[in-house]
Amino acid sequence: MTVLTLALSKGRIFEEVRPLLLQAGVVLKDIDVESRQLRFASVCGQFQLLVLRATDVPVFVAYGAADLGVVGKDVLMEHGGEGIYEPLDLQVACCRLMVAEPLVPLSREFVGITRVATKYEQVTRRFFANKGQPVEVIKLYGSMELAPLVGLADVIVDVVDTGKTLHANGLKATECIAPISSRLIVNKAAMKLKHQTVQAFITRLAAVIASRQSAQVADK
Ligand code: PRT
Ligand code: MG
Repeated sequence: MTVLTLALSKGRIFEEVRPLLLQAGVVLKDIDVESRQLRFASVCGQFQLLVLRATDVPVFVAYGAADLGVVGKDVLMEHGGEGIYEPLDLQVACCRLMVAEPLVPLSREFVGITRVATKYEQVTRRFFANKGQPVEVIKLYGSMELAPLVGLADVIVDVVDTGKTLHANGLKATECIAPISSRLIVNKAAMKLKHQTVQAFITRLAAVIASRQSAQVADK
């Protein structure tokens, strides 16, 4: 039996992807993602699950430490996607990558070039370069919303779902950089070397997504 290693992040992606995996035949034993264990086997033994930080998922897949992974398009865009195929949009954990600014413009002491605080450093550079707008990008690892409030940055780039977090921090979204959802990613070498097994899994998962979509359309 060819074993497939699948990398996932805990939190919203794990919660939303677990039912899809189940429908695609990947039955996980009663696992506790909050435990210290980071590697789990499926009941049939065909899948090995690695639970990682979201930003590490494309790294494990690009290097072939995992054959497959599930990752937000935001994280994938920031990684660049080298060595990785992206065969399937799972249409879960949806949100938008946005530029946001204070509702009430705050004055910094010296305002020259626009400062942007974000954890999406590469995506942000590309976005503003394409617009021809020079910016200084300040890389942060969290709590981006705080940056404009304390004068660290003029605007932020972050993912937004309901917008409540922005609103609670006196910010408003101004531009959408990209709509975001979770993607199935595959290591390019695994796609060749384990082709039949990988392709069969993609086909099963694609059928699950398609049937959920038609159920959603029928609900409307
Ligand atoms: O938390 P950690 O640092 O470990 O990693 P992470 O934050 O990247 O992981 P996680 O689980 O929070 O997010 C994983 C993926 O879920 C992201 O890469 C996105 O693709 C996707 N996703 C979907 C989101 C959201 N929706 C979302 N709302 N990721 C983060 N958020 C944040 C948002 O930035 C805001 O701070 O949740 C907060 C609430 O959002 P609002 O707009 O509903 O208030
Ligand atoms: Mg988080």
